[in-house]
Amino acid sequence: MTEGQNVLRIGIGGPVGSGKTALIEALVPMLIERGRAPAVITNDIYTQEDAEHVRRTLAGVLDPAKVVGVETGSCPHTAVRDDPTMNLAVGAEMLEAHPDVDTLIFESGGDNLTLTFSPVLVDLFLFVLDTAEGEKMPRKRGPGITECDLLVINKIDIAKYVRCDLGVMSSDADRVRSGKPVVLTDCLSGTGVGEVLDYFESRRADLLPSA
Ligand SMILES: Nc1nc2c(ncn2[C@@H]2O[C@H](COP(=O)(O)OP(=O)(O)O)[C@@H](O)[C@H]2O)c(=O)[nH]1
Ligand SMILES: [Mg+2]
Repeated sequence: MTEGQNVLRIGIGGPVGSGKTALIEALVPMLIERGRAPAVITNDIYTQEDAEHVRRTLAGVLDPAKVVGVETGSCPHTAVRDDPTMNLAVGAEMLEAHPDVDTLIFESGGDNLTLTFSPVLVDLFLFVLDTAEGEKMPRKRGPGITECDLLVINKIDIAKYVRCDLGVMSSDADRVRSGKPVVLTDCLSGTGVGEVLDYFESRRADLLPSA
């Protein structure tokens, strides 16, 4: 699995429970509607829980064979950053079995603020925070937040219940990211997910000009 195959490879990282799987489940139908052919590779430390969730939620929308769960058995950083061998192999198998796939999404096992993805594995990566983790999160920085290509602040629908000031959270995010993009989402209703998709398509045009 290398560049030049006209496949956009996207990593999605962020703390456990922030909504990475929900974002994927919202994105995939929109990608398909736009004529894209996505496939999903999830990472869990001990189980295939997320892969099963994605297959169930997207039944009838995405071929279940286009969702694979990697059981990393180790620190989630290792599997997507330090030694992405397992994920590279699963990605290559996916593309061999489904040559139509043009968008490969890797969900990390969920981790702390230092998670980043190996550029060998993905072309760009997103980091997902959510309002229930607290308005303070962007101020804590960490390479996941500051270095990701697109920062997603999810669960905006419940911000008011968890006393999170979205204005503060998003302006802190803008500040620590020196203006790199930030998108606010509610992945259960789909609010903001179209902006994530637009971001992918603009990057696809830069990274894979013939795709
Ligand atoms: N209210 C609300 N709940 C969400 C949203 N996104 C995800 N959730 C819920 O948050 C929980 C964790 O989401 P999940 O996608 O599994 O998180 P992950 O561990 O980052 O993959 C689930 O119960 C989701 O239904 C959102 O935008 N709003
Ligand atoms: Mg998940």
